[in-house]
Amino acid sequence: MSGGPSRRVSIEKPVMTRNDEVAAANRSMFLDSGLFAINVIGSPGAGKTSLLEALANRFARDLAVIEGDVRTRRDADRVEKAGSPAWQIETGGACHLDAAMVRRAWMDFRETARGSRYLVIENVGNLICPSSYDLGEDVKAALVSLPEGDDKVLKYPALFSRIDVLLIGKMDLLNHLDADPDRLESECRSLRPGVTVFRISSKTGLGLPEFCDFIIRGREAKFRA
Ligand SMILES: Nc1nc2c(ncn2[C@@H]2O[C@H](COP(=O)(O)OP(=O)(O)OP(=O)(O)O)[C@@H](O)[C@H]2O)c(=O)[nH]1
Ligand SMILES: [Mg+2]
Repeated sequence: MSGGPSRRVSIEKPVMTRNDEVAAANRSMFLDSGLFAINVIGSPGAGKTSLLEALANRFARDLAVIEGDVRTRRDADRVEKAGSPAWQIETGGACHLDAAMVRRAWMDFRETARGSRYLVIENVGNLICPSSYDLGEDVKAALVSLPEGDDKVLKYPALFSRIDVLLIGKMDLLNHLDADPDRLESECRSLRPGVTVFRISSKTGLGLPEFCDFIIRGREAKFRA
């Protein structure tokens, strides 16, 4: 141990600058591949993979999915079983995906996913770390489900102030809980006035046609000449 003077070195900015550069490269790669990309962020168990299974039922091979988890390829297996090609990233411990992980995954996956029009990336389950990493997506979406409680938006402002879409999930449980979806929506609008909100249930299908239309229209707008 040296007894000399110490100096605090900030590495956060260079790391983020590097991530932003790779994210920009991903964005042009997705553009060249004809993909409309969505990054889905939510707590463990919020219902992200269940939503992707529903999207896989609807879009089949038009949809490609990249799954992010610390371990196992359980979620990729579920999505494949539901009808869409899926690629699993196992982070081995990291609590978020970064742009380089997604880039490497797409390089390996793109042949299998050839012809897909939509790419959905399920981020590692939590509301903190994934919020600051741009992956090159067109849409950043947060899924918060009613059983988590209706107070989460203002507790995790870094995420909810950056999203384009708020998905309020497990709406089928509304009558069994005291969570208020209006509170989630209004608190999110206070941080992010232009946010698009969908109230969904992957069990009953509530709100899923509307969310699918949003995805289809988003891609049309992106590739309109
Ligand atoms: N009632 C109800 N349960 C749901 C709904 N969506 C998901 N679930 C249940 O919630 C649990 C977690 O769902 P997942 O889709 O695995 O959640 P996840 O967000 O992908 O979880 P991680 O990948 O582990 O972060 C499962 O038991 C699902 O059946 C829904 O709309 N309504
Ligand atoms: Mg999942």
